[in-house]
Amino acid sequence: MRTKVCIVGAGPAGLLLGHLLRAEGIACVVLERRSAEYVLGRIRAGVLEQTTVSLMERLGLDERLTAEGLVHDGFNLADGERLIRIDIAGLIGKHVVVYGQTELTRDLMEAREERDLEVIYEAADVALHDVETDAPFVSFVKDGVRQRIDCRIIAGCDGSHGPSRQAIPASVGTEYEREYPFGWLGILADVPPCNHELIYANHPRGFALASMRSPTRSRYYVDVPLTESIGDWPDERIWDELAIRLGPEAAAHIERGPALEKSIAPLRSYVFAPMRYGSLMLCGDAAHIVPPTGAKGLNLAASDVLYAAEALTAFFKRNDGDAIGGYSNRALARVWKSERFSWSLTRLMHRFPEDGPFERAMQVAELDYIASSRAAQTSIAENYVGLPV
Ligand code: FAS
Ligand code: PHB
Repeated sequence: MRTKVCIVGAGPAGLLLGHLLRAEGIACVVLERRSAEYVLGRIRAGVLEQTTVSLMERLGLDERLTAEGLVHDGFNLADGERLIRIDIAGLIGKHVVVYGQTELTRDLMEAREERDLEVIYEAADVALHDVETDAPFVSFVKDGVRQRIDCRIIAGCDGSHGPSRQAIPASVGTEYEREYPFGWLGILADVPPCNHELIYANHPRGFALASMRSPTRSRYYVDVPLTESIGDWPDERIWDELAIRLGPEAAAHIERGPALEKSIAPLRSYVFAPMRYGSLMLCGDAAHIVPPTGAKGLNLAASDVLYAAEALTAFFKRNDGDAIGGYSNRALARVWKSERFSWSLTRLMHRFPEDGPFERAMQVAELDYIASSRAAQTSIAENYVGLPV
């Protein structure tokens, strides 16, 4: 098999890139290790920046997103009794859209045939070869038969544990990493949200987030020590902890129900540079990870893909290789600013086991400043909706 771009991974990054390339008439094939059902079963992000929404609009795949996405003009930071509303619309005239990553992935998946986007699911043993040359190829096993795709460019969209980043020699790459001493336990339930906007809470017992997927489906999180497992957390214990950490006002509106899904995700800040090596370009979690506090993970994948699609279109349609050469620096410039915001909001809203009275005093002082400063709130709003691409 031969194509122009072989995309490894059919998560949001891989599918968005595949659709953007097909829209430009650029041949590509997407290889996915898992089944389509498995990919859709992963519950992840919930907040879309305008950049991500605009990509779906540009592809003409925003019908459900427009109909079902919830436009949010603000969100809240809770610290004990205090609730600080970040009035995104009032401060900067923008908003975010609450629409689950699962639904966005479903929209991209369901459009693949009509858009002539070939996605090979359950492709096993995917391996990248000769990425340092102009004639790389990808091998994989499908239905027990080893196959090969020759291509000009490989787009590594295979998340944080895929093979693409590993194909870049350690001598070439630099890793930047910060691990956090807790994970987020998430619960999804068909109950109405306790509040019409998101609430991020910093409580003496720990962090909590009240989010949602629709007016009848809620998504909540509490941070838990990494020593805990989901078996330690029956539903009722999660609901009890949320009621305590979100505070009495929100707790009075929490409706409980059986978990449709619950899981613990470790928190990490991670960047791999460069995001391009030879004929291999990395997009999304394959190159970087952010703690979900800033709702940036999925949205960074989208901006990487926007840059990658622009570079590949210039290369294949105008024989201009400069954009591919500049891809890594362009993508990393936005990645680092999102990494900073996600790390900063994680520091502000979580209790770290190693923190003492001084660190807590710094959190209180920063929240006092945010509560009293339009400039501070504007800065948070700008970062939360996503900095310019
Ligand atoms: P993805 O990981 O989504 O997709 C990579 C794809 O590559 C997967 O389908 C995988 O099966 C495939 N793949 C891997 N290895 C392969 C191989 N060898 N061969 C072929 N295919 C292979 N972000 C938020 O903004 N908010 C959140 O609340 C949030 N929660 C998260 C919870 C968890 C448990 C995780 C892991 C991430 C979470 N994220 C969250 C971040 C998440 O949304 C990512 O940023 C987003 O999925 C990035 O998309 P991709 O880069 O496409 O990577
Ligand atoms: C979610 O709804 O899953 C969500 C929302 C905002 C975040 C993280 C997760 O910052």
